[in-house]
Amino acid sequence: MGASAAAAAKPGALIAEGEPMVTLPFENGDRPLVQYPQKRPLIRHTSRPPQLETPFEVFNDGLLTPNAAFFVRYHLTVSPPSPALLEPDKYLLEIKGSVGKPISYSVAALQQAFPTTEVVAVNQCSGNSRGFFTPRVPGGQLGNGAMGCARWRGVRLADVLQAAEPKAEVRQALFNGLDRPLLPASPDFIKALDIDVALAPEPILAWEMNGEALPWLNGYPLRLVVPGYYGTYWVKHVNEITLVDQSYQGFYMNPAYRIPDDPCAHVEPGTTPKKTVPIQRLNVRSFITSLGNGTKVKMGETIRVRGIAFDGGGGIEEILFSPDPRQGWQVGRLGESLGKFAFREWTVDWTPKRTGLHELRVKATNRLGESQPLEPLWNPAGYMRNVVESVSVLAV
Ligand SMILES: Nc1nc2c(c(=O)[nH]1)N[C@H]1C(S)=C(S)[C@@H](COP(=O)(O)O)O[C@H]1N2
Ligand SMILES: [Mo]
Repeated sequence: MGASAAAAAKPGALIAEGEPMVTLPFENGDRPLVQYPQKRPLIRHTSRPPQLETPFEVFNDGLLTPNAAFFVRYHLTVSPPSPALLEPDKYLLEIKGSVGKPISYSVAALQQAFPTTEVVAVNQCSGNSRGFFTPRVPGGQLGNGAMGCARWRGVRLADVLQAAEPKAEVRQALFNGLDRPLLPASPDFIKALDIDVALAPEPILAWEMNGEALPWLNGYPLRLVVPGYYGTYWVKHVNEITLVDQSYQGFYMNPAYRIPDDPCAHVEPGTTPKKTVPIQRLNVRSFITSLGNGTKVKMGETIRVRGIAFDGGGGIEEILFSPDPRQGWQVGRLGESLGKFAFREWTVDWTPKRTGLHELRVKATNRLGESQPLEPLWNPAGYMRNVVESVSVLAV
């Protein structure tokens, strides 16, 4: 039997030659499933640079997303940086700018110099779920898998910045990684955090993810982790931190990664916001993970429905589940907490009372009283989608 005949015989291989495909549930949703180094097959949106999405079923397997299944997002053509640049004897993190004591560290030197700390936190792309927006918006047409939750281990960013003795006039910390634009005229991927955010206890410079070295595609050997903030700030392969006395206006802070200056980050579909601000914290989201669209369930038989919820660090307080728009909401049970920045499991027992289609919905509220809208809140970049999600199942 030839190799292609063997592939054709394998269940799950959708096409014998070439790449298997998946279909995300929106127009033009066909994508190949592709295997990259250290990864299981992931949904590929672009190859140069790599943009890979986690198949949604993974989120039902546990609260920590395995490194091999974790999504990947890059902006610059020459990324990820070549492994040769990332070798322990080559790699240095430099802290410079408005500091009394410019200083560089290898990863080993960071580990020696500062106490180690860890946090379980969700990394979610600002454009996660963008493909579901109508009217459609430009940018990667992502399903719901541009997010993941991991245990990150490293040193506090604040400790490292303090060691460089920031000057009184410092307003922001800028972060740059080893990936570079192909043409000098293209903007580099540089992100800025206000200095009070950078000096807060939460952000860490992490070398470990779920007990292992960071995968190459997720920032080896060191990345910034900003619990509660969108993934855009979690700079990978970070090798330069520059403290500045201004508000940085580089491309990836302005005009990119900005939201309408409005509490809901929302404008009328098709319109342009008058004023924008940099995107910041994750809003509240929740998903059903144990059932997919079209799953068959038995009328009269109780099943346990489960899923995940998360927010930007307020902490999830309540889960409501509805089996039918006419039946209202019932309160779900929250599972173990891995900390206020982590995925939180929820479950609910549900007995279908009639045959036919049921539109199951889930809605979370955090401790700050923030919840999820019943209608999607549109903005021109397709960021921060957090509409109440639904799954249609068939009771027979
Ligand atoms: N060096 C570097 N870091 C980066 C980016 C990038 O393009 N280059 N993209 C950011 C964006 S927008 C996201 S959503 C996260 C994704 O993290 P991941 O690829 O580990 O999932 O990385 C961030 N860090
Ligand atoms: Mo992102």
